[in-house]
Amino acid sequence: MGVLNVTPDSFSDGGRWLDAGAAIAHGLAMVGEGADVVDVGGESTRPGAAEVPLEEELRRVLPVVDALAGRVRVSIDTRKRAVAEAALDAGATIVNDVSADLYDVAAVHGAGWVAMHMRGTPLTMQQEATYDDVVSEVREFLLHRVQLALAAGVAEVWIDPGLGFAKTAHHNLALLARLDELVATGHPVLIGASRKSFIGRLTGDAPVDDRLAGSLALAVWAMEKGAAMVRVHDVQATVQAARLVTCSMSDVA
Ligand code: HH2
Repeated sequence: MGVLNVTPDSFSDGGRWLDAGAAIAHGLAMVGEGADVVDVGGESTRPGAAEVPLEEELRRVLPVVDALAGRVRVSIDTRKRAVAEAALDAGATIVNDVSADLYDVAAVHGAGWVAMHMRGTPLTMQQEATYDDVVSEVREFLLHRVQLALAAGVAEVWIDPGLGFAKTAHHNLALLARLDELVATGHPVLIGASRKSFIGRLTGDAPVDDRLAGSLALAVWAMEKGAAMVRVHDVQATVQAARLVTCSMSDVA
């Protein structure tokens, strides 16, 4: 899953794809690099980010979703029901739902749905990063949301622990170390670690543009542990890493 943030302020690619033409070109480039899904977002969810007005979010994402939908599977990364609905009408087929609350929209549209774990809002979430056992609590939360989604008729569901969303670096590492407990639920797992700040924290404060190696290491780790999809900014490098993780001797015979 390639990340396409049509925002001025996303933590890693903010401002780069704000123009619809540039965003569409970047989306197509990621398709050329091997992305199976392009995840279009019009609102940053980095810690401390404020909410974007509905009209502005729609203005950012709809032309991009519309242009990419015939070329690749598009997911819409939003917390807003109206944005999810409009994007599905424009051709998106997955709701990437950081609120884990929009499963009924996915059900009505026959779309896939990503349930991501978060607490509070991006503005407040880091104050809510306290858990007795982060892995069990995230797992229980996601299983409950998936139950609701399946009962509502959603046919395609992913679960995502939401690295960095109301999580400290310790919580992120625990979730990655015990990823098999999420995989064991039997629901496909999506992991978004790409370029996140905990990679910087663990590598001597590497700046956001200098976290590719750490991002690849975590993508490989997640794939090895059984993640079904990884959400990444650097598609070409990740696809190359994924090929090496998944290839067998017969591929070189
Ligand atoms: N992370 C971000 C946004 N959406 N969706 C899922 N399912 N999983 C994630 O880990 C995830 C996500 C944050 O990253 P990014 O989109 O690069 O930044 P920003 O929120 O600043 O736009």
